[in-house]
Amino acid sequence: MKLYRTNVGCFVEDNGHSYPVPLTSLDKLFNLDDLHGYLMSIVEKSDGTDLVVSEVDLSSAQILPPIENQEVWAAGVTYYRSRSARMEESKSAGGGDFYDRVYSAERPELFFKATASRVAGPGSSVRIRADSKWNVPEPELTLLANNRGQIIGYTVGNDMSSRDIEGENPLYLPQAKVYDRSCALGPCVLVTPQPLPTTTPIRLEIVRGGVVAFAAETTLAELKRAPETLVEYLFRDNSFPFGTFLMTGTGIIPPDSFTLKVADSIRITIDPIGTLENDVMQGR
Ligand code: DO4
Ligand code: MG
Repeated sequence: MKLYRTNVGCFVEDNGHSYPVPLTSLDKLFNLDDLHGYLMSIVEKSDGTDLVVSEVDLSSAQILPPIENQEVWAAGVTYYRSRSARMEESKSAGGGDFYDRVYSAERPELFFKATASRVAGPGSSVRIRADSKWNVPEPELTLLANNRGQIIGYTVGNDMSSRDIEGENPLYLPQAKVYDRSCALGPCVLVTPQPLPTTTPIRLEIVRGGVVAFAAETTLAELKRAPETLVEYLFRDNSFPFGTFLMTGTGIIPPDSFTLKVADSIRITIDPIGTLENDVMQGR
């Protein structure tokens, strides 16, 4: 079942029907003992008339990113494609070896990605930095963990990245990754106690002037690390009172000749969750 945060409150969507969620604080919802059970009880209690909010109502609402006081963290080099592209881009900076090592190391690469104020919601803009000439989106399955380190849901994430800044020196990673609107999340949180199947596809499409400029697809079978292991590392001596999002890394990187341009439209689809769509902006 899907949990949406909107300008008129939170909704749970199940089987094409949307129901208002009385508890509207995501900070509280994400730490419930059983969020899935709570949302189920809302759906089951509805008699199909008075509580049902028609799809028209939900579609006229503004869908906001599903985040309040959570942090966003990210895992890196969890797909072979990311390892290889990063080895290439950082070769002249002497960083080529690091990426191969972290790909096969026991400890994953985990980095801080965003606070809620830096996160773009569905239908709004992500940013490319004014001091960068080579920018790409990174389409990533994003885990939602509660304050106990349990994975309670999934959303679609875009880990916007400045490849020239990261490639110049791996120590510039925070500047390549963390800036205003460098992250997008949404359109909802798929709340499920079941892990997503490894056959789950992740699709990226970049549209420029009405034409597809780049499209590619991967599946979770290519993700080298188990989501539970990534969360377990993140929670080592680290607490998240409101829960946290954890992006699981990208398996899709456009060819080196490709860079995002202002007004491009980025569509990331992970079927059981939905499509996250953002256009690209630069400057204020
Ligand atoms: O190592 C740098 C970042 C890697 C990353 O963001 C990814 O693999 O998705
Ligand atoms: Mg990434």
